[in-house]
Amino acid sequence: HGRGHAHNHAAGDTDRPVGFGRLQRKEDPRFVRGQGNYTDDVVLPGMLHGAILRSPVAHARIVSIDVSEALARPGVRAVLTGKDLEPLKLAWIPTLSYDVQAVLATDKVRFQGQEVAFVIADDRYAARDALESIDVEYDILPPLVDARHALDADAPLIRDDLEGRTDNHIQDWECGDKAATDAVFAKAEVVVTQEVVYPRVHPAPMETCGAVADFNPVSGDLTLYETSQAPHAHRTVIAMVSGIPEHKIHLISPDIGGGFGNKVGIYPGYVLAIVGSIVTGHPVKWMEDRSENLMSTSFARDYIMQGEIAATRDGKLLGLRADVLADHGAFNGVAQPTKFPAGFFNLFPGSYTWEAVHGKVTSVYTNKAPGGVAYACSFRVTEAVYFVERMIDRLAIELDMDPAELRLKNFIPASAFPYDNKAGFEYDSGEYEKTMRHAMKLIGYDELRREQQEKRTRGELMGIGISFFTEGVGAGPRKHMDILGLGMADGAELRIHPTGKAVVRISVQTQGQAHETTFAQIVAEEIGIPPEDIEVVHGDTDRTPFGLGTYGSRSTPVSGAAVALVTRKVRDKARLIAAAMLETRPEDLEWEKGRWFVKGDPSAGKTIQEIALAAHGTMQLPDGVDGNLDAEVTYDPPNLTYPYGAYFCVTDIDKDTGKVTVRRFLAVDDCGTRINPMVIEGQVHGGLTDGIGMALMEIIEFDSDGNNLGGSFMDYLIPTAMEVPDWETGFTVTPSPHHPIGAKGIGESATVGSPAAIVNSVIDALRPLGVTAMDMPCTPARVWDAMQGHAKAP
Ligand code: PCD
Repeated sequence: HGRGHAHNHAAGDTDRPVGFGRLQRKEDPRFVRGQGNYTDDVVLPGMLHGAILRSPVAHARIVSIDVSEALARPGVRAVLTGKDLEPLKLAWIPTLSYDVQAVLATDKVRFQGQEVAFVIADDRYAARDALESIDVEYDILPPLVDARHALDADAPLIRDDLEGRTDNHIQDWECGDKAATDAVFAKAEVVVTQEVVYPRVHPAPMETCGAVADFNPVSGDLTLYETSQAPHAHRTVIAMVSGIPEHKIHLISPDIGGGFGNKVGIYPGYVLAIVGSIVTGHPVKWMEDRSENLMSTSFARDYIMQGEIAATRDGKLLGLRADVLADHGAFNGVAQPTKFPAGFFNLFPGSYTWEAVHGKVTSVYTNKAPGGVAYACSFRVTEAVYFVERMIDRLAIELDMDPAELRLKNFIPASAFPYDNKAGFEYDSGEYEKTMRHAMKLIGYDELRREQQEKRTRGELMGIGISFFTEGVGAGPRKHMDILGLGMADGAELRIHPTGKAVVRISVQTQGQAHETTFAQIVAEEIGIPPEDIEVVHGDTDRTPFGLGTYGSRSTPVSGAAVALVTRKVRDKARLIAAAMLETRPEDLEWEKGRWFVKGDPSAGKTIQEIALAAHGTMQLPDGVDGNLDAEVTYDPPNLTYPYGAYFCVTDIDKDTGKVTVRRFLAVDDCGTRINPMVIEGQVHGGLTDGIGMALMEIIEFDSDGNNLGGSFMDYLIPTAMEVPDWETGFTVTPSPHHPIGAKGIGESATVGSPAAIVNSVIDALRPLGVTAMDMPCTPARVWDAMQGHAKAP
């Protein structure tokens, strides 16, 4: 696939590596045979099924709920309302942003699709059918749909449940230096202003969210199967909220059919399954359907960004301002580290040097589903990257300068790392110019510009779009970061069995990205045991160490580091045992992958398998060495890792229909040391497909009554093989200086980096028609409007 794999045969890029390389995914045999084990595959004896009644309206007072008819239906075991949850103190639960969210509405409904009642029945159908027999009387209130009017004096008050609240304002947040930025703008030769909207979208993973709860009233144990990207964090939060002691909760995340941030939060359905099991004395399963997933579980983005950029006439960047209005929906359930209410929007200065920058974000409530989840995004870095990359192109138009040249002129130079980005983050490493020039060569940039010139003389619409992004992934150092008071570290445990086979237990949760393969490769690289002899255990709180889970591309930066370090700890212990076996001193031994040997005498050595057997054997072990080859660590990262990339997109636009075709897309990524190039390419291909979706098709919109217009895949369009080109990929390698193996994350890079390249390409194609800006998604209708001079964007 793809035309640009010029580097597939680079060093270490072999098919059967003992360590890093293109190892086939261990998990694929069960996935491609349909033998995965997902939450909905879990069937327990006596299991009942739950279904949620949801609000048909966006804003209304609940006058009454009558469940009597539903309760009388055959097969129905119980019907829960908010009133039933109040005495259990479970009608409301805390959100990840220190707000509260209704599990079942008691006073009002605040968005269309909000949870109102929960039916538990013998089977799925009986539960669903009974929803229609519940009689709810709503007293309709005016909805607040447009975030731009959330702070108007006459805006309806959404959160009257919060004491003392008189408006819809959530929070103001700032970064950078306002005074210095004002000064830079005052003296600038060129100032360009542009509104950039990142619309509401949804992660829409293949598997929707769900849970099976099994509470044992005799032992007091709760076993919970859940679609969770963070099993340990979920268990801790569930213990805090439910009052069930943490050691009595066993949380299992079986196979996950895609997460993309959608499975980070704790949804009312999970809580309802637990309460349902306690109330009925049976296991209870709750699985949402596609529309419920799109309408009520966490949305992403919804940032309205006012940008201003200051520069010299010859294209030296001086200052950047971002003033953002963030729509958080009805409950502030945004998922991010506590001290970062605008996530990692601090990355909005991008990959460039500025004299000064200033960013400001104001968040508000609206009558929409809560969330603000980091969909393939390290906490708002996606919005930040899209913003700065659109602004740079807008300036290039103003200066009539080539956008590649403008970027090259202003990159942070390789010599400047570690680099303080003036908005609070320190980038660890980068060689931006090298990566950019490599990409320009791979795509044939000059040739493309010539082709475009020629096409323009014939009136054809061809665009070339660029995005050069820097992410910050691997949250995060506990001195800066926590979620609900939990530091963002991850544990790892490694056990080498007497026969030399290994088990590594990790706290992060694969959702399809191949941890069972790549984490075995990290152990293999460090200790020389073949990856097929290493079992990766995850997704089960009883069998793994504590840690904060998988999102924000943090698994490799944090848990991957833990796995490398725990393996080195075992290797160090093996050295002591090998020295005793060889009757020499540990200092006299040297390591080569898989064995310790005597310096200067390579034939005198012991393999790691021999050492493992000896560790468990009858040999007298050195003082202080206990009889196993096991270790554990908890890793607290000193900094984030900062992957980056240069993306190029070539589009053709049909003049008669406004339809955009992505003809070519090149992604050159730098994620530091590469563990499995094949997995990385898969991650990039997936992320680029996400990017096409958001740039060209996907949006969750609402009508003026607050009806969700994207509640099914008929309306919320996601890309298929038909809309994507043959992806072209390339890479450079700039290791992270602080990560034990030099790796940075890659999982979200392409989703973060690609939308700006695509939209910049569309705008570039429409330049001859005078278009300078356009908002996503660039649907045929919007492109057509822009061609007629009616682009929605100002
Ligand atoms: N790697 C390698 N090398 C390097 C890096 C990395 O090899 N240097 C690889 C690893 O190992 C893994 C992957 O790759 O396997 C990825 O990684 P990362 O970057 O670390 O990441 P993680 O953490 O693991 O993951 C996460 C991500 C995210 S975040 C998202 S969205 C998405 C991605 O991941 N999701 C998903 N991808 C994916 N894939 C799939 N298949 N599925 C899914 O679901 Mo968020 O925040 O949640 O929103």
